[in-house]
Amino acid sequence: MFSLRHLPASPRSLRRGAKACAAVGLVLLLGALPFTAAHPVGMVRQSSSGGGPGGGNGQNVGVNLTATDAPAFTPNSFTAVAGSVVELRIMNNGSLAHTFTLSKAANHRLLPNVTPAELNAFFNANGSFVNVTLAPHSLTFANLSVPDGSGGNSYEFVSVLPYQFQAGMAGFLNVSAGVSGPPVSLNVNALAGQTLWDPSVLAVNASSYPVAVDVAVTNLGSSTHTWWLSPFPNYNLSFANFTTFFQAHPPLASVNLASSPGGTVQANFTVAKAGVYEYICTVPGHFANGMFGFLYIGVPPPAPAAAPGTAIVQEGVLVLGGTLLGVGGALTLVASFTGRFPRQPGSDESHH
Ligand SMILES: [Cu+2]
Repeated sequence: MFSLRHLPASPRSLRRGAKACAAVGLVLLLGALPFTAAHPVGMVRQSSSGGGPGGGNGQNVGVNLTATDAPAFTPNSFTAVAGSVVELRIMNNGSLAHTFTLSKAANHRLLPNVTPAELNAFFNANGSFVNVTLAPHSLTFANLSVPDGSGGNSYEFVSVLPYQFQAGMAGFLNVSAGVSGPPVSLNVNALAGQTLWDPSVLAVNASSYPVAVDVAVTNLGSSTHTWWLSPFPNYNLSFANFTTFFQAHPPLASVNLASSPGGTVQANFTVAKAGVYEYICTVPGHFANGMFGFLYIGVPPPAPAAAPGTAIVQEGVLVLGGTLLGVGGALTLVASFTGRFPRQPGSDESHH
């Protein structure tokens, strides 16, 4: 396992970096430069506000959710491990009552136009893992026992009060199979005064799945951002319809960054299979302005690029030295295997 960090690099320079990988590999063979793992902020483990626990079977972990009068749940998805017990901490920030009602029907998405009576009939027939009323401006705790053998399933949670679900108050519990080993810790920063993630490439050298990943997401500036991770590997999100995409496919992780420089939130989740997973900021305009990146799980990442006129080799490259030796010539193969390189600014293509 390793973590990768490099200097801010534009997507265009990332592509150049891939092309330059053969040259970088040569430099690595010469093997001269020191590696320093520089982190701009300390990693402080905070309670999860999105994603889910990376713990193993039977481990007690907590998930924080917020109910609002939008009406909505934030985040609108979380991940838990099959066989685990999860303590849900649900804050109702609104002045309306809501419920948190988690369906027992695996992989069943309720139709948005059901009537309140039909919704009640559904839960009477299928049951719920959790069904609690969330009084206005109050914090509610509930224990969720995630069934054994439910790895890979998704379960919908809603507010069953009339017309709250129909107005969008719903989300998903995504269950992962049990993980072995501790989570992999990564860091990503929202840069100050820019709509960029640093780094825009994260990598986990996984060899068995599922793998637990804890990403500390830090806001270096004073604009609000979000960090959302696509649930699909090897899929390019689209500037035009990522909102629709995430409505249909709940994010693997989603956290909100407050407008407080230095604030860190933890996105904890498990990844079921190898691939390249895109992460974006969902604040309007930020994604299209370049606020996206790619998490490489068990897939060699492209070599970080040199900033024009500065260092030839950046720190992150060196930790990859062992795997990148000779990879320069093979990167085309990797590209075809993963189906993509990070897009250029302005391009907006999606493909499976
Ligand atoms: Cu943003």
